[in-house]
Formats: sequence, C-alpha cells, structure tokens
Amino acid sequence: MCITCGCSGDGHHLHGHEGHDHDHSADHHHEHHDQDSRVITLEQDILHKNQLLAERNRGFFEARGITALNLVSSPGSGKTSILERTLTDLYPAQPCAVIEGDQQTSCDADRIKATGAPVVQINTGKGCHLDAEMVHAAVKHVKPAQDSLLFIENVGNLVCPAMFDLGESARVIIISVTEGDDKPLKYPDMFHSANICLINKIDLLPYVNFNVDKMIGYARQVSHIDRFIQVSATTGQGMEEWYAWLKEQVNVVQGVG
Ligand SMILES: Nc1nc2c(ncn2[C@@H]2O[C@H](COP(=O)(O)OP(=O)(O)OP(=O)(O)O)[C@@H](O)[C@H]2O)c(=O)[nH]1
Ligand SMILES: [Mg+2]
Repeated sequence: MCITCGCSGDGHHLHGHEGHDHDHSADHHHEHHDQDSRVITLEQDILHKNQLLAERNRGFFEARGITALNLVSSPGSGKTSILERTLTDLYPAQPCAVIEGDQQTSCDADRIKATGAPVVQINTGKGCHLDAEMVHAAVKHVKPAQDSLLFIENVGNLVCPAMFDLGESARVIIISVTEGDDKPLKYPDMFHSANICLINKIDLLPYVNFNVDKMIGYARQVSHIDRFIQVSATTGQGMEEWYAWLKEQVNVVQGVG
C-alpha cells in the first residue's frame, strides 16, 4: 500500500458473475461513507498542495529556460536505458541533468553518473511516485544549468504518478513491447496525462505478441498523444527521432524558432 497517496485500493470494483460481494447493512454503509469522504478530503488536500508546488517548480524552470521532462512507465520499460543512451549521445553538447526516482537503491543514479551528467537520486521509501516537493528539493542538489534539459525519471508505476504534476514541461510515457499492447486501455489515466509516447524494445518485436498499431489505436482512444516514437535503447534504432523531438521542446521553452 502507498502511504503517500493512499492508493490502497479503496473504491475498487470487483468483476464477477455472482454479485455476493456487497454488504448491504446500513451501519456498514455509513461507516464506509464517512471513511470515503475523509479519504477524498485528504486526497484533495495532498493534490492541491502538490499543484501549488508544481507551479512553483514550473516557474523556476521557465525562468531559467530549463526543459523539464517527466518520464513515466511501468517498472523495467527502459527509462534508465533510454536516458543512458540519450546522455551518451547528447551530453555535454546539450546541457542536461537528471533526477532519478525509485523506492530504494541508487542503482539508476549510478548508471547515469557513468555518462558524466549531473544526477541526484530520490528514494521514496514506501511512496510509489515522485511529487513536486521531492523534485523541488532535488533541484537544489542537482542544480540544472541555464537552458538545460532536465530529465526526471519517475518511480516505475503506471498508476499514481499520473496524479502528481511535478512542474514538468512535458510528460513522456514509455511502454515496452514486452508489456502487452493493451496497456493504454488498462491504465488510461497515465496515458491521458502524457504528451508523447516512446515504444521501447522494438528490437524484441519479432519475439513477442505485440501489435504496435493496435497499441497506438488504444492510446488514441484514451489520450491526446499525437506523437509515438518507436525506439530501442539497446540498438539505438529510432533514437534520432527522439532527439529531434527533444530539440523541438528545448526550442519551444527557449522561445527559439
Ligand atoms: N532488448 C531490449 N532490452 C532493453 C531495452 N531497453 C531496456 N532494456 C532492458 O530492460 C531492462 C530494464 O531496463 P531499465 O532501463 O532499467 O528500465 P527502467 O524503466 O529504468 O526500470 P525501473 O527504473 O526499475 O522502473 C534492462 O535489463 C535493460 O537492459 C531495449 O530497447 N531492448
Ligand atoms: Mg530506471
């Protein structure tokens, strides 16, 4: 259970045919109703506070011409691998910095450090997402340069990070071809909140049952994403298109062109 956002599964729906899972006692119902309203109030408070801090972060980034990207995906889709290759190819010609989010360990930050780019690791403990306050604190450590690209790798999770604005310029969702092409339908909020989708591990397409067109069709049903880039962090395929998109974002933030 996530103690930060309270995503313990309250309000869940059971899909079954028997329909015996409801408790119709009035007392029980009221108790649940009170609990539900307390959870909703707490959630509103947390999200409101997060939104205020996210706007502070956004103002800070805009003032310094920093392009901040929030990378979200399920665990193991290849966020760190994509960043490693991106930094190897773009840094230091393009100033970059990285904030790494994981529940435990500094494994990802160590991998990024090897590229030479400035990096800071946030460990969220039991938390299943980054929030704007964590990013605010991390920025003070990593000190992204003026006009830099700031990559924020979120905790691997396709649910809770959807709710937490970090003050980013754009949200990048990564799906890998080993996860199944139905993911947009199963995790619509995460897709709905994203601006661009990277489809990673395309080198594995011959070995898995993943229909790229189907996945893109599902994503279009639940989101406004209009840019899908197929990449392989392992072979480098498609990365030039990703770099071109990054350049476009940097130019927009810096008001160039
Ligand atoms: N074949 C193949 N494997 C890849 C590719 N990208 C990443 N991987 C592998 O997938 C595994 C997970 O990659 P990571 O980059 O650690 O994934 P992540 O999204 O950062 O994972 P978390 O931080 O734990 O959520 C590693 O074993 C990578 O080598 C790819 O394009 N092709
Ligand atoms: Mg990672």
